[in-house]
Amino acid sequence: MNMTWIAGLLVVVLLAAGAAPRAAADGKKGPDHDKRIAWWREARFGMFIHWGLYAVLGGEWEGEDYGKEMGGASAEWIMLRAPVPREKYAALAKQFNPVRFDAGQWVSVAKAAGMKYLVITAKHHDGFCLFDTNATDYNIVDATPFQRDPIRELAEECRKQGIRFGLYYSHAKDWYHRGRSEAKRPTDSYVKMVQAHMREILTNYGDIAVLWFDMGDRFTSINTSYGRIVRKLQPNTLVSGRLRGSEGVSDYKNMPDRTIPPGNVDADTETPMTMRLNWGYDRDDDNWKSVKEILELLSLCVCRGGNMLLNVGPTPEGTLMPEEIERLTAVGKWMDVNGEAIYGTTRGPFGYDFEWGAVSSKPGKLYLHVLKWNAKGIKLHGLKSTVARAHLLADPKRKLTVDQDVEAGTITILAGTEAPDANISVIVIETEGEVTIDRSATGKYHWDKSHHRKPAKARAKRSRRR
Ligand code: JFZ
Repeated sequence: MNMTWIAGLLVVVLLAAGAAPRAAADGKKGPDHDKRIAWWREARFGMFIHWGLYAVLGGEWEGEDYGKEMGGASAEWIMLRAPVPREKYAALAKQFNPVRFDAGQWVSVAKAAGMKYLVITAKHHDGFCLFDTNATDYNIVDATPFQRDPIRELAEECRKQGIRFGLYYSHAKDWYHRGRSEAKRPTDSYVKMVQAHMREILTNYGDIAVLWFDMGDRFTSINTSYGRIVRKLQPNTLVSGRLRGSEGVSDYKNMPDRTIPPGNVDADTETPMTMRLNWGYDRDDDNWKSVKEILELLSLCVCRGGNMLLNVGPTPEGTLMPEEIERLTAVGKWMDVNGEAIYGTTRGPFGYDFEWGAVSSKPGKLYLHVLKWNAKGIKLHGLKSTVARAHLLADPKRKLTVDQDVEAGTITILAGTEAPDANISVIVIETEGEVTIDRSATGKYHWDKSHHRKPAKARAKRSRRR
């Protein structure tokens, strides 16, 4: 056996065992990447906001429902899907007057939910700008009776309340300025507008934590030019994973929408997730995920090494929906108690889930996210270290019995008949020394919650309403 071969084998074995540390997505990151992304790795949880002219329609056009709950695209796609003629869609701006918008309240809801960053649509595929810009009149200040700049108000509130502020920007799709297909090379004037937007966004609103590009076209050098402007104007801004052609520019990967990593990931990865089916406001999408479902998705996402950006789709009046506030408040209550198992953790050291849930970790500590309580014991296998202490985050005084069978390589934790948390209870295990894992151990169990619920009527024909 020659040494190269052994080294190669070692790499394969380490990769297979998931031993590699959380690393940059493609190895092409500059030396500043780790520094730039450190806060994001800590944060783990953020708010996504889809808001724009489509909110006025709430998923419906001329009596027909195009929402995802009807098997259509998501509500913010209505301009393309109905389709709504360009001038008729643009006329919606005159009706967009979200006088009840209160940036302070939105940010405080995000903060109370335990979210550490917020990303809002500066411009979605419909091309309408939710920020003040000199590069097009098709923006909230010039084209609506509202005349305020919500991006400015949110940026200021985020700064005031201490959460990071980011912007989503649809660079490839722009059904108003570019036309309805991305197959054709964008015109110079379109590219100039996007570049002007980049400069405005990065100079007028203070620190931009993330620029969330979406759905790249094949004109990679143009895409890269956008990313370069970001790097130049705000070197610390994170560039999301959907700027096609941006391999050297983007800072992390994005999962497909509403999908948590199906297994452990080592690259920096983020899941965009909805609370119901649609991203943008939809008048009658009642496919709300329960608080428990949301927490399960968050726990599993984090235990596998991902961040989660959880979406709200505010109303045309400028309010968050009561259902959103209710869920986010409950998530926040859970985070107040269990945040230690989320923030600053990395994926669990095992390459598998357990029958009761999954594990996140910190040096010398394992956090057992118990999705399914078992009065007969929570069983862990594959841990070689000795357990020094164990406690429940939701009930630190409760006495736990840890039964470690070194021979069998199993640990059984008896933590009482009742789960201290009706949703997810977290058991913290502290090990003697650092956490060591039996690499030969395997797990059969897999929590199949990688994706959100499918629409109930996914294939139903759009029905004429009323
Ligand atoms: C995009 C948008 O089209 C959608 O409206 C929303 O903003 C969402 C967050 O992003 O949709 C996508 C983009 C990428 C995939 C799926 C939907 N993907 O990679 O599977």
